[in-house]
Amino acid sequence: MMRVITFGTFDVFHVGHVNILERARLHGDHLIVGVSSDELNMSKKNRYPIYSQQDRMHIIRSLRCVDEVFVEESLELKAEYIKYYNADILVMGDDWQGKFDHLKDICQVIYLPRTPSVSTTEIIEIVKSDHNP
Ligand code: C2G
Repeated sequence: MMRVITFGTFDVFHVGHVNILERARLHGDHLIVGVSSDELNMSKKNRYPIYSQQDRMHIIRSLRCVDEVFVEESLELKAEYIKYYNADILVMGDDWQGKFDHLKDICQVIYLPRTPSVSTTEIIEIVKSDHNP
């Protein structure tokens, strides 16, 4: 039984998010997702996500490829979360390439390629401009 863990905000949920979660799940039998808290986003990006933490967790929990969801309160606690959830593999998008290599002594670390041409930021920009002149 291989337990996979991944992290993200998953704001304005889109196909890039589904792709990484489905591919992460294929690396094991149980997928655990740490959803970044609203406060973590505020401290990191200086704005709150469009969707609330509660709604983002609800969406992620509803997916067939996801087995377990929790709130990620701090970016610095990855090692603690990995140990607490007994994860064997950490999966992250390759925008984080190399950033979590120090965790290789406690679990396997895999970076998967991002889905091209889709991002929450871009969706927000499109909705603001074309669709809402
Ligand atoms: N993603 C992807 N393809 C896209 C967009 C996103 O594969 N076109 C992936 C990201 O690489 C990430 C996951 O979807 O692995 C979630 O993306 P974000 O919500 O942007 O998460 P992020 O803010 O990078 O996570 O501990 C990490 C933090 O939680 C931050």
